[in-house]
Amino acid sequence: MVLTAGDKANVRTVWAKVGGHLEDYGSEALERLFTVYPSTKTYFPHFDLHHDSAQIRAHGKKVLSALGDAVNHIDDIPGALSKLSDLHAQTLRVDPVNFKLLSLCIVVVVGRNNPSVLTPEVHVSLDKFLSAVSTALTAKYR
Ligand code: HNI
Repeated sequence: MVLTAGDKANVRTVWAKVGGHLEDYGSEALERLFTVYPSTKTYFPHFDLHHDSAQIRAHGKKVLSALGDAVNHIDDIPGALSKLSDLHAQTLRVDPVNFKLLSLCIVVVVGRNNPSVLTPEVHVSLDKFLSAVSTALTAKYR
């Protein structure tokens, strides 16, 4: 997945809108994930999954903060996410299909909250970025 210079610029534009809402957007994405794709809840048996739970809010913030790290190191996403890659592959063992599902929810949340930002061109770039992140986080499975 090659991100062009245009893709990188688009992702930075998106992130300028997301950076101030990490907890809100992250928890909304997780709530959508658990509601729309309930099998994803099996990875969080230890979480309170009710609406607006403190655990979902805290976790949503962590996930989007990690995405922010990837934006800040967009030329070396695998390097930026190396520790998280170990965690997801070796400890959490999250099936890779779930990364696609979370990515879809993140796109929805970004677009719902910033309708004018998510032009089709920016949507493509955000999708490519999230694919690159997902690839980095699942690379160590094999
Ligand atoms: Ni993920 C923990 C980032 C996808 C299940 N995950 C984390 C942490 C970060 C993170 C950050 C906290 C690490 C720490 O505490 O050191 N996860 C990300 C990112 C993505 C992602 C950036 C993709 C965009 N994780 C997923 C997916 C699932 C998932 C798709 C499963 C459906 N993650 C987990 C679980 C934990 C976790 C489970 C441990 C949670 C806890 O606190 O016990």
